[in-house]
Amino acid sequence: MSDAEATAPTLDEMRSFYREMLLQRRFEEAAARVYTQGKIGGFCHLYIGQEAVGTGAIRALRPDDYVVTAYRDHGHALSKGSSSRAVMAELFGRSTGTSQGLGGSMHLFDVDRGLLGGYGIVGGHVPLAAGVAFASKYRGDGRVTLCFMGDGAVNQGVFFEAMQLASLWSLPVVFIVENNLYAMGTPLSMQTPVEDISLKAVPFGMDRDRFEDRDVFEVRRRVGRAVDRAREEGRPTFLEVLTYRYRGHSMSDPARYRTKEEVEERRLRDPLLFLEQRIKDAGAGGDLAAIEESVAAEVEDALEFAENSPPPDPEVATRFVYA
Ligand SMILES: Cc1ncc(C[n+]2csc(CCOP(=O)(O)OP(=O)(O)O)c2C)c(N)n1
Ligand SMILES: [Mg+2]
Repeated sequence: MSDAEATAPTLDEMRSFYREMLLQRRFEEAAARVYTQGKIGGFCHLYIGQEAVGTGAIRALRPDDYVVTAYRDHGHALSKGSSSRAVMAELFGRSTGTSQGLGGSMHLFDVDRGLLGGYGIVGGHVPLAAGVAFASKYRGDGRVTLCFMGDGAVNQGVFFEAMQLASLWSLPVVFIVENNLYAMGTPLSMQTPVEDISLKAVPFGMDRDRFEDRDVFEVRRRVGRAVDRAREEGRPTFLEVLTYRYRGHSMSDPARYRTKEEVEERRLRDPLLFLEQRIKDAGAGGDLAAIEESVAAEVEDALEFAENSPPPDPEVATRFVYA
């Protein structure tokens, strides 16, 4: 796709991207609601506010490309094509979930759609993504791996090792940091002395880019360049996307480390509202209610499906344990 096509979306694309982002938002609002009712157990990290990053980035991929991500993974799975039923069922720990109910919120996994996890160890999945890209290069399958991580992950040792090998071996991988300014309650300024995270690509001789998530089509365009570079030239790229999460780190975090004003100010710059306005400006504001309705029905259906699904058979509990 040319740069121009990527930046000038058709009305159909605007509606489709909007629906995808809205689905992620409403899906997680529902998940948060039922979490407080005790229907979802374990950790649950919401992506609310960051939807334009995953949506724009994954839309720059081919369907057979790979995504590897961390624990804030619900939106990535939905964008990669996992059904809202299977993702919700996984959150509920049911056998119909993406990981047969054995993984939960942090471990969504959908091989058929190229989603290779969902990982809970900060930075731990970055070398896994390099490994997946190595496999693609070795097999010559022409696939690109997109690896999402948080701003906290770039301070882990394994991150640097993975960057080094990806560059040295010219792996078809795109590393994408979703810089939401906090790692749990630790602000960026207390994590790293250099505010521009994309500079971490420089010592590895890796291409880099840095931009905001406000326009989901701009995200697609900039990630698209990196994906093309990976596929056509076998060169990795390191991307930093500036974003924000409106909710706490996880469901158990009241987020007292930042002010209400800060969050309110960021909400005014919500990429979802930005796209909504763009659709209105294009004269299609009348379509928004129908999209909202169809998303609400899909989320309701996912909840019902999850609630009515059986838990995993106790016999499978040890099936994927090596020792
Ligand atoms: C190796 C390791 N250390 C600590 C933790 C605990 N922990 C979980 S999430 C997190 C913060 C990570 O923040 P960031 O990478 O910015 O991602 P975000 O939550 O903002 O998406 C920490 C420290 C962990 N899971 N793994
Ligand atoms: Mg963060």
